[in-house]
Amino acid sequence: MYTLVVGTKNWSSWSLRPYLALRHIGAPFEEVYIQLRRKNLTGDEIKRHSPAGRVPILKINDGARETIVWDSLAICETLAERHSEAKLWPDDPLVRAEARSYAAEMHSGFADVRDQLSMDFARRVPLPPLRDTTKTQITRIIDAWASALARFGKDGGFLFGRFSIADCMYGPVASRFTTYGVQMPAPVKAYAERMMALPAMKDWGAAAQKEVDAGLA
Ligand SMILES: N[C@@H](CCC(=O)N[C@@H](CS)C(=O)NCC(=O)O)C(=O)O
Repeated sequence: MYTLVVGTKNWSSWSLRPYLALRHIGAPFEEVYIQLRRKNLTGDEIKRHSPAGRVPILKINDGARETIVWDSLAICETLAERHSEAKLWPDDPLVRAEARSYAAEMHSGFADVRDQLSMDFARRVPLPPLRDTTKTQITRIIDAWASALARFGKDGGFLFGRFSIADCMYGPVASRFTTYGVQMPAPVKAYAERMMALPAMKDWGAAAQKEVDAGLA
């Protein structure tokens, strides 16, 4: 029923988000892999799946028709709606509202973190000299994680206790902070380590390592 179109795993932070959601749900899915950063070739290949020309893309085939969903947050929302039993959002409406804000803040923000700490999942590299805006954004992420973990984390260890879309959205940031050795207070570091230890993150990392070994990333 599901096909997830993803980009190079070492780099594609956006692709990792719905991958984490799908793995959490446990629904079977096929993967279509597109090598990124090949000038026009990449764009043309993605456009064969979606006119928006960006990965990730989720294809839903119910036998009668195929629907495509593009954009990582739209895919996560669609999966949450179709698999309510997986509880990808918190039950409490006000906690859910806050979790949505976390997801949306990540989706629409932190451009300097994305730029200076680009995802390089399989590598460990020194932190580059950071712009002030990047430092401010890193502090904001750490403070936001600390705040959610302090209030909800005891009920499951994730931002809102149980694993949620907020964690899917920040999974790539856990990878970035690990790659660049960003300093974090103990509870936040423990959260990043918990995220990196998820079987889905480990599988993604193993695939990213293969890309690096093959000279593809
Ligand atoms: N807002 C989109 C952004 C997706 C995005 O920018 N994806 C990048 C790869 S991580 C892409 O498809 N780039 C196309 C290219 O490299 O040609 C989402 O959340 O899915």
